[in-house]
Amino acid sequence: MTKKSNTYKPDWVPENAGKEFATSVVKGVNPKDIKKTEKSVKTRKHLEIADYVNGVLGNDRVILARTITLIESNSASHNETAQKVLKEILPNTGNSLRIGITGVPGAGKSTLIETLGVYLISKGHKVAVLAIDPSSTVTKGSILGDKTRMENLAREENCFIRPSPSGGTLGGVARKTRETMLVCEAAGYDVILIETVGVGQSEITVRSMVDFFLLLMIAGAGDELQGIKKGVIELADALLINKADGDNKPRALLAKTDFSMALHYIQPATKGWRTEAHTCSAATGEGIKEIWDVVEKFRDITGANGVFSERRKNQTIEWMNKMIEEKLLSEFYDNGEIRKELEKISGKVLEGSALPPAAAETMLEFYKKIRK
Ligand SMILES: Nc1nc2c(ncn2[C@@H]2O[C@H](COP(=O)(O)OP(=O)(O)OP(=O)(O)O)[C@@H](O)[C@H]2O)c(=O)[nH]1
Ligand SMILES: [Mg+2]
Repeated sequence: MTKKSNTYKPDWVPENAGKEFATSVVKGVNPKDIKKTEKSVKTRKHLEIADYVNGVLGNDRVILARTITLIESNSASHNETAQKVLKEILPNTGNSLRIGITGVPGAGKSTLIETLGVYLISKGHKVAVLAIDPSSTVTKGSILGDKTRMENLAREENCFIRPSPSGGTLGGVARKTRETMLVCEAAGYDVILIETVGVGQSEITVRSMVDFFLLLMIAGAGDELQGIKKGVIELADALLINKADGDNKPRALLAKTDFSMALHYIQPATKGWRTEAHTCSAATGEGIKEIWDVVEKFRDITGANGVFSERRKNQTIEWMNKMIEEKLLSEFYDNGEIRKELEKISGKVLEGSALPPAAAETMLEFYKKIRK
């Protein structure tokens, strides 16, 4: 042990000592001298902005998940950090195909995402699965259960599944999902699939953040429009009739013909593109390649005619405007003085001594006054 190292000879060693005696001693290690390993960054409670940024850009799944947790947090300081991280990674975002998938409960959205996701990964894509489920405030995120449903997909190295952020308004959930999408893009995911249940307003919100919007349907018993409002069909870039397998296949094909006819009378959601009806079986995989071919064709056509980038630009501005609206609303409604005044004037409205328009006017005047 002549090498200069942190070992030294013990004070005393018997002559001709064999291996059974320690012939050198290792100095104790000062914890401060331990180099921080990759692992310690992950488990550290506090991460610097640079740790988040490097982790995301390096597709470190643990850091990626922690960044999303930061985004989803309702704490102002977490959000401040999240915004700084987002700003840093912004140049690395946008390089993905963003696809929204909607449909009535039980249409097979999660099953489709699983089958499509596995197919895309086999083609070399990296797939992130997000969800917008405003009802999850109550159910605590039904897609959580989906993670077990998407078992094969969840096992894939090139897949990242994130349940819907729970709690808050649809607007709040949407903001978080938009930001999460950017983070996933920066981490190299080139296909983003966003599942949303086709009831209420959430499909309009998802439409406003994706490039391609897919409406998943099932051949209904009798009424082919099965409660899907015409408005939702107008948002779609493709209708996909799922469960075209077994005994159900003829009905699915029939539904496809019906919808194809109906689509003639509906204005397509995207300029220069014709929304068409297709069939598939998320269970057997039939029609999955074909629907992806449709998505790619859509990307090629809208990419060439400029509609793709035009939509993205509009969406960015729309996002900003939504944020302004939300901030203004919360500034108003979260203000203690406003709340008190609002309660008073609501009483007057209820007893009929003030009309709603006049009461609203009074409230805005009050707001302007306290802002000064
Ligand atoms: N036969 C058949 N069954 C399917 C197919 N796709 C989905 N299913 C079944 O339909 C049921 C609902 O599927 P999900 O994928 O959970 O549907 P979902 O649209 O995600 O439902 P929610 O998340 O509750 O809105 C499950 O029992 C699936 O196994 C299909 O292509 N063929
Ligand atoms: Mg589902």
